Amino acid sequence: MSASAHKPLLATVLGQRQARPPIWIMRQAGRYLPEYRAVRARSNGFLHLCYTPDLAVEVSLQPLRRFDLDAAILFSDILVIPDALGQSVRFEGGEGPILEPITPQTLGLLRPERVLEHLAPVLETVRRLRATLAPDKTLIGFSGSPWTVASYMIGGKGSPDQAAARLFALRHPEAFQTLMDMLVDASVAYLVAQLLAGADVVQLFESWALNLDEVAFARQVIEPNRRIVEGVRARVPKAPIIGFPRGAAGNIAAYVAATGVNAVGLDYATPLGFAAAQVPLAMPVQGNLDPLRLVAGGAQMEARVSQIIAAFADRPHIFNLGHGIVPETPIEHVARLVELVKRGV
Ligand code: 1CP
Repeated sequence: MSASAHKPLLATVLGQRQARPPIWIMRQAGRYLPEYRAVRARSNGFLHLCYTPDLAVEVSLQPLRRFDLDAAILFSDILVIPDALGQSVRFEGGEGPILEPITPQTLGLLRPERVLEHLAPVLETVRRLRATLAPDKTLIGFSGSPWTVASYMIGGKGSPDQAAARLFALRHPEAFQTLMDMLVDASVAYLVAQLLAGADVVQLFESWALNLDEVAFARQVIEPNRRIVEGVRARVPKAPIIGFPRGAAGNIAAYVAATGVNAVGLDYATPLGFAAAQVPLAMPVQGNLDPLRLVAGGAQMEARVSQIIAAFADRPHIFNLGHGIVPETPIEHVARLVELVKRGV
């Protein structure tokens, strides 16, 4: 971590409200950019892109060349962990990921001891980004949270309700716990390595925190995220961590109270007043424009941006979308959004 220059986004994660909210955009390096699609077309598959530092650095920096964003996020994916564990993970042209589903019988074939060695190229990308980025830009590293990663490992692909993984947790509680423990340990090691390689902040993507009852939420979301925060801070004291429990809804207060994250990402379905009431005033929030408002653009987007900024005017706030940017987003709309937030409308 470099403490030398003022980084407005890092300062906000650490609890210092800025005169206007800093901004980054979830999935900001990706398919809505023609220059990303060009690099992707030249690469030998998506994972090859993630594991080739020259290319991964290039696509991490592409959005900052176009827009005055306050952070770069490491270009990688949450599914590099299952790949590093030795599970078969494939990304096929424009489709979501396909994994060979884990069963209680195949769990023992995973190889946690090889994770960091396998991910060495990603850590090299972090080092190169650190050396290249302007001093006022925050470098964000990340990992998927265990439940979200487990839901892909068990289901074999993205799923609207994670039924396969929820059933696995209920039918095979011991195997499930073994998998979660493995993912907690791998995530701690990977995030510590990213921080030591130069990431200023790390984000835990819990993209599938929805569809869980409160008992499952406590076991599958809160407890593993809490253990990751604790494990990372045992090695990197005060490591700045953003948690993004997408779909946490009524569980958000318990999540922020128990996990120890510095800042919480809000999905776009979270009402602004509810978030303001549930999240302690000193805690930074991140979010939460609906990505489709950015696709449509115009007056509706501008009005909502103003509402979001006004709702969090009394606390540290990082502007972001409430989930990842989608490929059909017009680039001019992104430019307009960044300009509006920079003006602090
Ligand atoms: O062929 C391609 O170019 C693949 C498209 C793509 C990209 C650009 C994938 C496949 N992953 C990524 C990059 C990525 N993924 C980043 C890079 C940095 C950035 O943000 O700019 C990050 C942070 C992720 C994180 C990620 N991957 C999440 C969590 C965030 C979220 O959106 O919820 C998830 C769920 C994934 C899995 C994944 N990887 C790729 C896709 C299309 C998906 C989603 C699959 C699904 O629908 O379930």
